Amino acid sequence: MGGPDGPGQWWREGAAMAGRRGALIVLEGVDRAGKSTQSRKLVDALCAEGHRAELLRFPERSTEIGKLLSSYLEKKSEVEDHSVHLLFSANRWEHVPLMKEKLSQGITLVVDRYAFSGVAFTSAKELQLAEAAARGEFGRERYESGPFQQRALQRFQQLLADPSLPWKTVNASRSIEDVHREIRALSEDAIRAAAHRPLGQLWA
Ligand code: NYM
Ligand code: MG
Repeated sequence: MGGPDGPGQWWREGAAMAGRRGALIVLEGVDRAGKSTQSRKLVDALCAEGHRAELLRFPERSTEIGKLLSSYLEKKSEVEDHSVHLLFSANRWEHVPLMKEKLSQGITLVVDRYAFSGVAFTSAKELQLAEAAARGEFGRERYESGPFQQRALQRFQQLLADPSLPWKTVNASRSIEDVHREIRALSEDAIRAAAHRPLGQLWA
């Protein structure tokens, strides 16, 4: 999980107007770690406690860019590697105005994948050419093979090793309820910490 902690300028104005802003809570990890389940449960729990919280996910497949990504992931189209990386990025940027607006209104956003997935999955891909293992995974989405997920996990671990980043690691190989309890406690801390801090940048 992470939050916009940096000293950047671009989300500051709205926060000053609304006073108490929402937190940006991002769940990152490999496919099938349980992020979507946990994101939904977290939003439900936060709303039940009286927080204003909403769920977002990336890729957000409903936009024009999102449809291109969905078709690519479902192996219905081919997109050059650099281009598809930029499409994933564009898909996040096209939501930034809405996200800034909601955060500055005091709404906490729980986000199922964000920019770290962009880094981890693209950089895992650079190592992929040596292996043709994905063939056995026909019918599943692109990237959803064991070896590819291993490389993505390695990339996430390398990114998390940077102590200046506000991520918390959650062991996802426990029961849904145990994982939920931990994520919920971490999120409550994050919401408290974010409330009076100006909006910064996720990644300077
Ligand atoms: N993915 C996701 C990327 O490759 N780059 C990105 O920037 C993002 C946000 O999309 N295997 C990959 C990781 C997933 C795939 O995501 C679909 P999901 O959460 O399964 O819909
Ligand atoms: Mg998936």
